[in-house]
Amino acid sequence: MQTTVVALLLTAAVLSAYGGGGSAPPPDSPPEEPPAPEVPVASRVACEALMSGATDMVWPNPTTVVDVATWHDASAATSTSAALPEHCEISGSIAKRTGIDGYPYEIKFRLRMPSEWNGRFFMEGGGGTNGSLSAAMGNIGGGQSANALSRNFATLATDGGHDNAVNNNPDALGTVSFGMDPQARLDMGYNSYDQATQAGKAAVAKFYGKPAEKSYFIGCSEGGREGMMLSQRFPSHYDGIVAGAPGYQLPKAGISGAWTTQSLAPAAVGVDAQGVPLINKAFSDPDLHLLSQAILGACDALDGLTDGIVENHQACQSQFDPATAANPATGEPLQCVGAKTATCLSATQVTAIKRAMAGPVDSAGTPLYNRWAWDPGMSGLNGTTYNQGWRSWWLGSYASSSNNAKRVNGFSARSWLVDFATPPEPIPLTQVAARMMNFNFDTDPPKIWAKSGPFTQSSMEWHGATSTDLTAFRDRGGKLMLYHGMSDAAFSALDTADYYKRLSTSMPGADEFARLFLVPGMNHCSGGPGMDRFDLLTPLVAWVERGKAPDQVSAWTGNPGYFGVSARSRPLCPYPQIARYKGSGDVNSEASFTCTVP
Ligand SMILES: [Ca+2]
Repeated sequence: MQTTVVALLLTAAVLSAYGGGGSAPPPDSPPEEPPAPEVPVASRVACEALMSGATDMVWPNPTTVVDVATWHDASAATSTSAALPEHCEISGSIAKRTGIDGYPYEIKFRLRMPSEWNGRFFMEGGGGTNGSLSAAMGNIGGGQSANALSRNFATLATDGGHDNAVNNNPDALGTVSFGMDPQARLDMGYNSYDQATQAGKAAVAKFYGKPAEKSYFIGCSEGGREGMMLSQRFPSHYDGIVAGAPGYQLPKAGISGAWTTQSLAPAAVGVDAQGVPLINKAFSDPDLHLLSQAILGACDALDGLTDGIVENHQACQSQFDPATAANPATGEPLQCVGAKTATCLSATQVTAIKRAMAGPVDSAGTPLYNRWAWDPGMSGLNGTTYNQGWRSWWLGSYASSSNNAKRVNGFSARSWLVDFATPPEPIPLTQVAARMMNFNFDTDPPKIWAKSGPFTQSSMEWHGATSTDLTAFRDRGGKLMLYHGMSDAAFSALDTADYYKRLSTSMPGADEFARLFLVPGMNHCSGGPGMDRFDLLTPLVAWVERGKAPDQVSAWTGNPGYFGVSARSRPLCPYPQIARYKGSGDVNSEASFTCTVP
């Protein structure tokens, strides 16, 4: 590769300009990305030539249509976004068609290509049930204001093959209704990311006159699943992948949603308009905080430092039992001896949360998903505000007079019925909570393995990303970074840890290409009393391009108020290591901690 000294210096200057990012305090400077090879500076003319009909562009899929090709001047940083370079934006669609449900479908994509390009391709993952085309700035997660475009990557996003504004059948639970169409299911599962990636890479090669040197993918939740899926199903597409809080067996997590709902119901107070117990009133905010404090009382010091963080989560799972734990504020049992008071939980509440946390089983006792980690991020008090991150999935907001948890009648429950059950069950929205209450753990779970009529793949086939054979990904030099908040209520962190254990068994030496970073206290992708601010793109690039494995990652909290401090940082450690206090130094600085096996 011919590279001039001047170009190297210029590129290094561009690369160093974006260091840091996100909220204070900055972590120790991570290794800088290596300078990119010199590339031709592309132009507005080359951008507009990508419009359909304006050029001789040959797309990998001939149904590809580009209907927007716009040049953007550089823009200054704002309070919520980093400064962006001048760039070309194109958007379009692939495989426009009509589904068997009579609705129109297409795979939309958006791509941004900076004139000063670092030679790298980046795709950002989706979220929820997808169905919206993002701005495609290259969101890197971890609460960072910098994005991949601001770092001079070419950045891609897709809507997953359906549009929530169009594919929104009110008779099939609205935005999850794409599940009525078999091809839309496959597009959501894997096909749209493959199609969009192929189109994006082709456009990059045409625009710059050369293909990308390396390609990266970062996503969380559904986007984390997409990252795992790409490493398994399309191992040649991406060199580096970050998969956060991955719903890699989301149809099973949906079963777990019915289980938590039924388990918590005995503690509910009152009923909703359909006569379903008000799950949101099973635990008040202060009740949930009692549980969180009891977890801290039993587990905080297990890592050697009483700091409001349970690093030694493995020891905590075996030691904590809400039925025998104490309320550390009173020294009295957490479970009320007599009547329910403000300083104890009723026996009904304790039994309910224990059953929910143990995970779903069928009548023979066979696990249907995984168990959940006891972690203080189930609640948390930031000043006078109780953390809602965990309860928004299982319980909903306490004050509501109707059920409003994502797992009770929100999108999580709806998507199981219409997207993951085969055949789909498009019931009225008002019946979703009652359906979760009537879920049968012997006869309903097989529907995620079922095929029927036009639905020729089961949900675990088209949406699951459970394979531990990453041979092709590893052999081409691929690197995978997984992360998961310990108090994630959407997908169990322990389930992701189990995947990593299976991967390590299946592929000895897996830590040479795949590492998992569990984040104590963090909820789903962010939030909670944990270190939810981090930049994983920089260490990922260093791993892929320089072979520098991430032995630890700098992280800090976006909500130091949970700890009563103004700032706090910690290292994130590769599983099974945890961050341990060195015994001296500032307890709020990551420099005082080292990664070690507990
Ligand atoms: Ca601790």
